[in-house]
Amino acid sequence: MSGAALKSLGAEPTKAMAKRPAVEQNWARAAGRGSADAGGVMEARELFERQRQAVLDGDAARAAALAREAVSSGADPQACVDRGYVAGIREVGRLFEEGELFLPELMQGADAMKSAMDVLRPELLRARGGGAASGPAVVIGTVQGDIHDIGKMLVATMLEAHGFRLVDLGSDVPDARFVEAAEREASPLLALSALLTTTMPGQGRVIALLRERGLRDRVRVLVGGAPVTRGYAAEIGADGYAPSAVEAVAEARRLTGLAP
Ligand code: B12
Repeated sequence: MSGAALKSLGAEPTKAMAKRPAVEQNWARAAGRGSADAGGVMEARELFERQRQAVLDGDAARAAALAREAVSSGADPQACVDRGYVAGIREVGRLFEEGELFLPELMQGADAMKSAMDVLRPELLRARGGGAASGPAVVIGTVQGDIHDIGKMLVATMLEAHGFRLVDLGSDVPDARFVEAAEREASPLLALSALLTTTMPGQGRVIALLRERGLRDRVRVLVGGAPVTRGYAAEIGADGYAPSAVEAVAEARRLTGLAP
């Protein structure tokens, strides 16, 4: 990542940060658990900042190492994802949009994010009771033409952690594959992710195809992804929308008739 871009962010590690050991013991208490003292809150902020910075630097090894260290010190994995890594990848996206960063750096940021997620995903599942799949099957994927899968993976992880059985079709999924998988798995819920304004219409096409194949009455459709809004979801006739992985769980429960 270019020095100029980092300087423009004021994102170079401070001298204070550089002197401190990589992991502080009280991260466990501080990182998202709410009962930390002022020092603990500072340490948690520093942890998240280092995680954010690792993604911004496109440093996959450091992002994973920080995730491992956070886990071994008992930090809240969800807080690390939201306040550390996701904050970092969103910043990368903003700098890309402003022309400060280019595609290779976008890819490095995504790699760093993914290497941290490889470490944190099992922890996210464990934190919510291990993800024993006793609930309904959810077919999830990113629509055709779109290879963004980080947000989809977070949504899948949260749903799995809350007992849904996940059938993850990956990214760049042709419309018909969603419909066929919903039928094959007898799934009551399709979860469709789209990150590009040009691929959002794929969500509407899948809904139309469900209708065409006579499955619309028994398969609900939940949509999401950064450019998708509640208004857009209503416009294409989706049954539900959620702006985040956490809110996706409540929406999936509602759509499959589970208690809130
Ligand atoms: C990482 C990234 C990439 C990576 C993707 C790696 C991967 N394996 O996912 C790479 C480098 C491959 C990439 C490529 C491209 N990208 Co890109 N990318 C991003 C970036 C920076 C972050 C996306 C991300 O992971 N966010 C973090 C996750 C956690 O957030 P999220 O996806 O929004 O998901 C959350 C919610 O939206 C929701 N959610 C997501 N899915 C779902 C699904 C359901 C059912 C529900 C309920 C909720 C839900 O929950 C999630 C968790 O809370 C965004 C910028 C941004 N701010 O979004 C640009 C961005 C999406 N990319 C963009 C572009 C232009 C591209 C390229 C076209 C670039 C190019 N010139 O080639 C290509 C497209 C390739 C393709 N065909 O898909 C633009 C899109 C602009 C537009 N108007 O459409 C963005 C917005 C950057 C920008 N600001 O310009 N990209």
